[in-house]
Amino acid sequence: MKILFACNLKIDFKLWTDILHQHLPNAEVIVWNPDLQPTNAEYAIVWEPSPELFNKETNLKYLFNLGAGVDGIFKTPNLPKDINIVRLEDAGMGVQMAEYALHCVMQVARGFEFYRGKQQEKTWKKFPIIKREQWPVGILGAGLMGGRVAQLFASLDYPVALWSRSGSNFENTQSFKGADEFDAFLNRTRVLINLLPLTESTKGILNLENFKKLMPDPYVINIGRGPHLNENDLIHALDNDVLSGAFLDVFSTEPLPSDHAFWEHPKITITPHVAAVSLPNETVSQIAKKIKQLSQGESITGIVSHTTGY
Ligand code: NDP
Ligand code: OXD
Repeated sequence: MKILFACNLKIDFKLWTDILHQHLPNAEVIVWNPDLQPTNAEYAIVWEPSPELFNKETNLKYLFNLGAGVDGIFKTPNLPKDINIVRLEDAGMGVQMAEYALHCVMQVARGFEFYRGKQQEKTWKKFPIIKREQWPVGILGAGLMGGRVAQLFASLDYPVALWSRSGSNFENTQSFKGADEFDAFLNRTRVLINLLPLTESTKGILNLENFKKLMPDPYVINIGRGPHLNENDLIHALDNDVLSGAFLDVFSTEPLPSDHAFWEHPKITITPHVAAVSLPNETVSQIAKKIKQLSQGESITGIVSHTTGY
């Protein structure tokens, strides 16, 4: 069996392919580049694959994405319509997302941002005692990432709601479903955490009109994808106190250009697309297990829909 490793990422290919070999010792693992002769492989592990991959490798049946979000595959112009796209299912990312989101909320709800300022002034001043009911967390997307984040906040007694297409339910949380319940979800939310996949229906969902529907003194945490956010709307909302702050991990252009207005905005906190990273062992063992299942004629989970785009 041949497996192509065709990832447009600056990672240690040897580390990743060595782990793949450990799990599938009989597989021929080929680090793909556009100068290779066609290999006729059926499986490829990809991240933002080059169109050249599909021009040359016409026998591919399964693309294993090296992450949860598959938008980087769907944007490939010559993606074969019948190819199976398999996303990463958690693989250690949900817990990272939960940590990231909690860290952001703690900055503002428990006053750690405030204390950083006070320390610079050498001032001993206490932040008001937290009242959790004043910090309703609203999560866009109730999937593997959203669910894990919701469970953490619920376990810490924050009011938590999730919004999704199907209205998926988690213990001790409220769920909202589809367009009809979107405004009600926003109206009860003070901290809006985006964990949606990027599709035609979710692009631009973080916009001024929606920010205005949130509770007073709201915050946004974008850990989904950059194009979910209307960047001009964000600046306008922050400068006009529609939003009190934003934590951004993902951007329409990555790396974020050095002259981008976000870098110096006092109400924006930036991280370089690290909210949840793909962990080599967890990721490769999940993919290898699925390849084994397929080669034994079994079905696998995590195949994404070409229609919904996630
Ligand atoms: P899932 O597919 O498990 O969950 C997606 C959720 O979004 C589902 O609840 C789904 O609803 C909901 N959804 C999709 N489209 C819509 C829509 N149009 N309206 C309402 N709800 C919608 O994905 P994951 O939780 O695994 O990952 C979510 C995203 O997180 C990824 O796509 C990726 O973009 C991002 N991500 C970012 C990382 C980072 O480091 N910044 C790392 C990992 C992921 P339903 O349940 O009804 O199907
Ligand atoms: C992912 C990501 O989608 O890391 O997994 O962004």
